[in-house]
Amino acid sequence: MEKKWTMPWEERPEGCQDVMWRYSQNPVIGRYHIPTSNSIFNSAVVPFGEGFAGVFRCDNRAVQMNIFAGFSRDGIHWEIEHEPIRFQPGNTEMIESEYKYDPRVCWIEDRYWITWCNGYYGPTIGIAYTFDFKEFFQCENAFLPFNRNGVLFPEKINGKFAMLSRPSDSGHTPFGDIYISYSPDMKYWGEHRHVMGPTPFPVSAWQCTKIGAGSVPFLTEEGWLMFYHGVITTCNGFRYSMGAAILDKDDPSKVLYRTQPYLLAPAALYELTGDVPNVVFPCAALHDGDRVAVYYGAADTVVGMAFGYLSEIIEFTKKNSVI
Ligand code: BMA
Repeated sequence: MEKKWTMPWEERPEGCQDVMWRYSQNPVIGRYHIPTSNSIFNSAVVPFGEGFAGVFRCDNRAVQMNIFAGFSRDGIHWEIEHEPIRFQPGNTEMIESEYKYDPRVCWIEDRYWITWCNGYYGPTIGIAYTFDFKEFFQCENAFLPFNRNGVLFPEKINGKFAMLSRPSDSGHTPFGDIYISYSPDMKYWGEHRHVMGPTPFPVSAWQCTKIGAGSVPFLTEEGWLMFYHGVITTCNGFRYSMGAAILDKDDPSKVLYRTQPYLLAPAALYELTGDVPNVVFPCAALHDGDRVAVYYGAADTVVGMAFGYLSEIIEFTKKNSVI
């Protein structure tokens, strides 16, 4: 299919030595972007038609967490619906949902799949699909509670759908490893395998408490590249940063490389301060040739973008790897 969209992009600022750099106009989505929002963050975007579509986490002013569809021509300026997504039954009867947050969006074969943290007697992974970002069909939850950070692969692996997730507890989980699970039909999930866990404190402390999958992985010459978040527990609470991992093409439970240093950590004012300070939380990545753009939630309040060259990110991840 002919590509009609243009990648949002800004060159590395002069004098910047970092592998990935922030967009100078960050945040791209402010906390009051729609009339009812308290905060808009941890959101996912994909190419759609001649532009982009996305699913956005908007907490309202009662701090009820829900997900909203949005559209953009350039990937930077967004129109977000003022009403949350209303789901119709997909592959099952309607499942109740007390809250919805941290969506990811993934094109597989013929439609867009949305995964999110779904409140069903505690957080678990909700799944839905859409063809047009107007009608949405909710499917079975993937797992029992408690689980977060469900991220699908954009193609079947050995004939099955594949999803990363992070088993949790019901609260602000002080632990967390990434697992992979497979499904023949997007309804029944199994063959759960461990992918990766937190690192030892002296080795890479920014990811020593817990980690979680971030963006939908995409295939590179080296394997699946995925941006993920890592957390350290400080005397002031959790601090969330972003790293990258490269997973084996045919068996993504095998981690080939993983960044020992972070690629992006809270340092800009809008990452350091907000409803939850010190959070960089990647949920989506666009790529086009050698260009990569990551969308991330900042301080649980706004959405930011960061850019990088794929070849440099891969080289850095290989050279500075800890498994
Ligand atoms: C996690 C989730 C995320 C959030 C992060 C930092 O447990 O709730 O939505 O960004 O904590 O508060």
